[in-house]
Amino acid sequence: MISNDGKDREITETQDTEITEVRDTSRRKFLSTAAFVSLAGTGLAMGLTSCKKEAESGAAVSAGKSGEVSTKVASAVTYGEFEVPPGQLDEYYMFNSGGHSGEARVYGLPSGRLIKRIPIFNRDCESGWGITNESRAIIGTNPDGSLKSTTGDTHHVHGSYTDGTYDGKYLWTNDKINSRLARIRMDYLVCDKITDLPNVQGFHGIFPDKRDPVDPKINHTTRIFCGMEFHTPQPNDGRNENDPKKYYCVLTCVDAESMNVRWQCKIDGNLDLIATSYDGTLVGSNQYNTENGVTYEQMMASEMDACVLFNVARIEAAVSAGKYFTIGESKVPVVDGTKDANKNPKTSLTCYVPVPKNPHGVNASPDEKYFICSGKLSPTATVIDLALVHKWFNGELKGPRDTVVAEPEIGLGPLHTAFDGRGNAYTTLFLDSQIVKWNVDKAIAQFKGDKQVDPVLDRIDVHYQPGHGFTSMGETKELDGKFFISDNKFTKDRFLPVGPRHPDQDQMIDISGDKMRLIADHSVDPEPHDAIIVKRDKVRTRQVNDLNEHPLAVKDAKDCRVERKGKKVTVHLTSQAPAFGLREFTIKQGDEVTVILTNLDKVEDLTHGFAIPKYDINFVVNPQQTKSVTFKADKAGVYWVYCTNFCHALHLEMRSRMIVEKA
Ligand code: CUK
Ligand code: CUA
Ligand code: CA
Repeated sequence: MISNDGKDREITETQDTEITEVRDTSRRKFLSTAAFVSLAGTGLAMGLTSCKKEAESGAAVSAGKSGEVSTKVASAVTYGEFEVPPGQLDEYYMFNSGGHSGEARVYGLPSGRLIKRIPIFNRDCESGWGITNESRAIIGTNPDGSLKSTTGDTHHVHGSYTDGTYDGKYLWTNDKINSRLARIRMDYLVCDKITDLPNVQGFHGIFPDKRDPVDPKINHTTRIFCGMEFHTPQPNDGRNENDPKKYYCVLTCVDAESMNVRWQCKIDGNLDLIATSYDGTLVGSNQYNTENGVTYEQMMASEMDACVLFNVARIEAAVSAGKYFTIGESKVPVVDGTKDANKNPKTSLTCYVPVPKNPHGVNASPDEKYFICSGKLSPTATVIDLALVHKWFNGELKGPRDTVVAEPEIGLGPLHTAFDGRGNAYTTLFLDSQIVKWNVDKAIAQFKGDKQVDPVLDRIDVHYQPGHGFTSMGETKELDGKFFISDNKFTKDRFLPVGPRHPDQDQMIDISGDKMRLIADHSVDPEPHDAIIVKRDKVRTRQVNDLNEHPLAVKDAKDCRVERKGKKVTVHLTSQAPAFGLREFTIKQGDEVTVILTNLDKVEDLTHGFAIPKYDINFVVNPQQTKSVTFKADKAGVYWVYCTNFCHALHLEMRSRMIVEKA
């Protein structure tokens, strides 16, 4: 199964008529609705049949024979060379989205070790995210004090750029469920801001710009672009549910520092994934629903959809000139990027490049020249030349399709493309369960008419059904072409069985040589979608908090006290192993109590916890950190506040007695 010569697959294919049919080249052109639905099925079946085949031939993938698997892997790829021995550190960070867990995650690579979870849109009882006042202010609360939401769906994590590479300042991720953009500050690797996107449903793709398109002196990220996948009536307030003309999507631009929404751009069709050019001038998004369909059959009706390109400088000029409208109660300026309003390329805000049926994924090549848009329902990837896009915007081309310089056939279900910096692209093939390596220049030569050249250089099986694929430093000018990670949607038999809910997988591939080599299976919690692989020296975290960053910090154990103003009570508290600054405190039933807790320990990693039984309160404070929590003391009695985080030989004794006097 790990061989990359395609032999296993050939055998499998001839044993399964359905799959043979799928592989028939005559069917690899374009897929109809019916073909896609059945293909999705056989795609899964392909994974299963190839496993069965392996098991029968004694290569052993099922539980109980894992020893044989590792033997095979070891002999084939010398697995050990990528191991990180005890005491040594990984070479890369991998910042992963967490899908419908609503969080983000940090892994070390090549080890695949999970080293941190970053709660964002979820409530997390380990850290107290969603419980402390500080985190609740970031998530947002309703007038009644309840959290605005406790669910999210993060798909994409991207970092801030300076000079075309990561600067280690911020990460951003999307919430597809509730249309929110979150920022993570990288010094502490915690979420520090969340912005609601108005007029948006199905907030999917994000990408930061890599420099300013207007001011050439600004060489770092200033904007985040956000794609809207689901079109809705605008405004979406109970009007016009059945008027298709009132349904549309907008691209949203958010300011990287203030996190305020700068502007939106109304478009035809929908948006999905987002790519930005290295010079900051262009934003691209694949559009699979140019039909404005409301059922999947309707969304698959046209043979061609589009990749829409936005001229950022022109949009900003239109906003500055006041050429915008607003939607409903939102005050965000919206410019019109529809085809009807942009008939003259020389003034157009948008360029709709036709690409085959229902594309998925758009990625910027590191040579700064191309956007590559994957076919999904077409076995092709479309290479769009950004210099030609600018020519189109200058009125120098006949039509937007003239910006396409290659469209190689690469395999079934292409979704996302990554790069190695040596002119090669690596595209995930969802239906084929493969990664295909192809050469961009060769694809361009083939497109120009050179029939001899085959752009496809290599294929490797992954297990199974890959979504995103990405390479080490792959979305920067500093990409090193070492590792490719395939984020696989199905794992079936690859891990010990744990019941019906399976883990997902980040499967690691060595791409440094001519042939791809599968080097590790890393299980991941559902659902990873996408990640970036960042060289470790780009990330400079602070390992202890700054005592002064919280205005309410209790800076000395002697300052611990209970303050009362009517029914409002504030408990000023410190923690220092192995004791809280107050061994007991008394409040009255009915009080509104705020506990402000500062951890006075200065030693790295000396975190304390704070939990109150029956009051549903639990959070941690890191060294020199302050957090607060507010609750109603509605239950009289004695409650042992205790430290939840093992901190000292007397950790179990680290308690404070909260006495709630009966009203
Ligand atoms: S999407 Cu998940 S595989 Cu949300 Cu980036 Cu393509
Ligand atoms: Cu403090 Cu355990
Ligand atoms: Ca479509």
